[in-house]
Amino acid sequence: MRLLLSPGVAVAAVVSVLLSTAGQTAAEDASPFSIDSEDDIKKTASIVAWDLMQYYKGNLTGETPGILPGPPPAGDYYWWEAGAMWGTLIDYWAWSGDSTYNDEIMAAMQWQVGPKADYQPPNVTASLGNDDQAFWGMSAMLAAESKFPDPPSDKPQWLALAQAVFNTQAAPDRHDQLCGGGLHWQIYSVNHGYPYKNSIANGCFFNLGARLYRYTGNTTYLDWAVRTWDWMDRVGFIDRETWAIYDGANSNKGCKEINRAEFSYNNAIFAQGAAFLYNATEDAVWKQRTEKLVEYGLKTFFPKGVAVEISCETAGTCTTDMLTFKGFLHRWYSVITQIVPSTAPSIRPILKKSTAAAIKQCTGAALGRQCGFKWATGVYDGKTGAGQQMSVLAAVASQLVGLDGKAPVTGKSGGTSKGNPNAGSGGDTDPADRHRPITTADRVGAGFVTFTLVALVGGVFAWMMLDTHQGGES
Ligand SMILES: *[C@@H]1O[C@H](CO)[C@@H](O)[C@H](O)[C@H]1NC(C)=O
Ligand SMILES: *[C@@H]1O[C@H](CO)[C@@H](O)[C@H](O)[C@H]1NC(C)=O
Ligand SMILES: *[C@@H]1O[C@H](CO)[C@@H](O)[C@H](O)[C@H]1NC(C)=O
Ligand SMILES: CC(=O)N[C@H]1CO[C@H](CO)[C@@H](O)[C@@H]1O
Repeated sequence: MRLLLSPGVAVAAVVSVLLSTAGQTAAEDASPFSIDSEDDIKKTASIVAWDLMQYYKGNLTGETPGILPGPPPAGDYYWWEAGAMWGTLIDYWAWSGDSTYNDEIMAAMQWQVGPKADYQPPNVTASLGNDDQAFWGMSAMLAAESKFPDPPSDKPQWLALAQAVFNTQAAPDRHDQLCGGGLHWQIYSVNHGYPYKNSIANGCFFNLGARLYRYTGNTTYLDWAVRTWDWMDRVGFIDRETWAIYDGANSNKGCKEINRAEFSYNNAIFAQGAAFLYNATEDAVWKQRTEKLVEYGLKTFFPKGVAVEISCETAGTCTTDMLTFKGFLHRWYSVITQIVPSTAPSIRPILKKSTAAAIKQCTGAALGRQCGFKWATGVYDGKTGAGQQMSVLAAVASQLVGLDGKAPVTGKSGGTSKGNPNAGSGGDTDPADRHRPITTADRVGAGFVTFTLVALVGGVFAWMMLDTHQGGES
């Protein structure tokens, strides 16, 4: 564990202890944070980042590098969430210049690549969704686009890792004709939730394809991104009238009964992917799609200008996974302002207002500065966690975009990451891998999540939440 790395945390040694009991008491005091100046933003982000890293134990002796404590019941967090956390920290580094966590990011993202260097480590097979794998792949892509330091040459390179993830997901064994195409949520047919085809799995694949096309110019990626968008439209997950993006549907029933829950990250992942495609193709269709999704997203997920996870926040049914979504919304919308600059005037003021609300409620628990989830209420909600910290860090760090944040590069505009167009090919097509029997240990984990969720939400809604639970085996 590293201490005393961020400004203003000289008393930090006590924090990790306090954090473990965090969440019971809300301090009365005002938040210590500010985004009034570039300096304030950087100072705030560095403290929130430090507090986030207290949830990471992978650097302690005997712990597994790269992951947050979990998966349930061993700890609160599924494997994918750490992949998202490293991406958040890469953005933090790129936008603030603070390289405090770069060694950990490097070590973590290399440790978890798995034996085939495609982000499918055997430890997580039993609950591995296409979205889980892709969250790590998107963080590798981000490393390439942000010119994060390249790994040593004998290690898998960022671009090649993103290509490996993409290639495994484009392989024939991940695609069938149920609902006329599209990816299943889960990778392995024996996993719970496999029949569900959903927007996040396809959104990640679309987003990664769009970015690989922009970075490399290889039209194979573009073709897949177009095909994925068209399928989302045809199957009705993207609403042609309103531009809402619905969560998904059971492919065994032809995707006819659509689960209409709307999550902010589904909107943001498609909006950002469309923006990358417009930036790369200059095709007006992608500009229009970017603008429509952004317009819809701003009015739907920022009621009164502050991010709200509408499908679960007011009802109090957000899962641990869902506590991270606002952070993606802020980060990905910020990148949209860089690559489709005409969107900046409508996006930036709202992200600023939302971020101001986000830091205002960071008054909780240890040192009276831990963040909760209900930004729009103005008060700490009594519960802290990696997702809450990560989302606020994402919002605060995103405020540097437009000040000095550099736009994502490509292979032709300064990118140095070495690719391998054939990475990941022939990866998980091994049937012995794909049909690995579910073990008792897997079932124990799965049963636990199912039980908690059913207890939490009950009835028909429980079924829906189970299948929208991003990243879990439920
Ligand atoms: C898989 O789990 C084992 C046992 O916990 C651990 O030692 C190993 O580092 C893990 N591998 C990865 C890639 O996380
Ligand atoms: C693409 O993004 C770059 C980097 O921000 C920007 O300079 C350029 O104008 C964008 N291209 C288009 C067509 O918007
Ligand atoms: C483009 O990508 C595809 C799919 O990964 C690959 O098979 C092909 O070799 C690539 N083409 C070039 C010119 O790199
Ligand atoms: C595995 C891992 O994350 N190791 C890191 C732990 O922290 C030290 C000090 O920052 C790094 O040098 C290691 O790479």
